[in-house]
Amino acid sequence: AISFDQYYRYDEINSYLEELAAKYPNLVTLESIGKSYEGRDMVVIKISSGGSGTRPAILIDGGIHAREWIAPATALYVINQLVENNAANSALTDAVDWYILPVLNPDGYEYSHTEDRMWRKTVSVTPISRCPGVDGNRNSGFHWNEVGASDYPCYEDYAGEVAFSEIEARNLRDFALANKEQIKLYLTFHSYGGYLLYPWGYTSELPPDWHTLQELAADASLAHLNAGGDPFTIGSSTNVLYAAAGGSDDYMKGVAGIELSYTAELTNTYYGFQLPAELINETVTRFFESVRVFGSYVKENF
Ligand code: 0X9
Ligand code: ZN
Repeated sequence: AISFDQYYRYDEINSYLEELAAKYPNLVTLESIGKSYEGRDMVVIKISSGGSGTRPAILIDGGIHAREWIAPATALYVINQLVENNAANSALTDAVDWYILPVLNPDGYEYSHTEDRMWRKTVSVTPISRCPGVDGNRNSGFHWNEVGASDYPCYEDYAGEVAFSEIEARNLRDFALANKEQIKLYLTFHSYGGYLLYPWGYTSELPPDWHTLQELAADASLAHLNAGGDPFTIGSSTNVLYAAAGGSDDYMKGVAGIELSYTAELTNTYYGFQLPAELINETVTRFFESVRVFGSYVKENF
């Protein structure tokens, strides 16, 4: 069985998803959205209790940045709670479908386990062969490479040679576009710093519905506080963190038309990216209370 006192390798995560699909066929289906650069299957788990017609859905991903291990762990916990603790959490699945991709950058995730704990990017070949990898969160095709991204492959925020040069970013894009009528909210898990960010990352201008984005994030933050966590810093990416174009959050709102789009920067500790495994459990259980708030909002409003 799975536990939340250790970080899992990519194969272990996928084995868990397979196990759930076999055990809960009425609730869980798996879909490969394509292969990564090195040929790993990218698996989205769909959690749906069925029902008639098309329900509103929430799309969650984690691990676009390889070293942010708490992101896949949190996505896995959301899966675990929605599926294996469905009796207690059925209110979250009775009217909303969930699509969760726990590891968006599987090659980088594995590389961060085997070669370099602080690896951030993908692992694809670049024009400078000694500097592989593109920042997956600078690679989306919406105001691509306008600000807060680099043209130089050796930099951590390298945007790629062209928008959507990375197969992982394309696979996510294609999945989101294929399901954009259904998906009402997008949540992408990162670490660290304790932020709930909404668009835009490419400009300091705010989207017209920023007030809704702000209020919903404030509710999610309050739930996190009430669960024993720290409150999140909330605002647009540019205004409360820094300007950086090409993020998946901006693309989902700006192009896919998913109005509610957030980046969660999980954890605000002294450990930074290297959150000790002993702290996974409290981190994920507290954040699940925020996920509840997002789920209820979609249920009530769509
Ligand atoms: O820089 C990023 O991609 C994110 N921070 S991290 O430390 N996890 O790398 C923030 C992304 C916020 N969203 C956009 N700038 N679009
Ligand atoms: Zn990140």
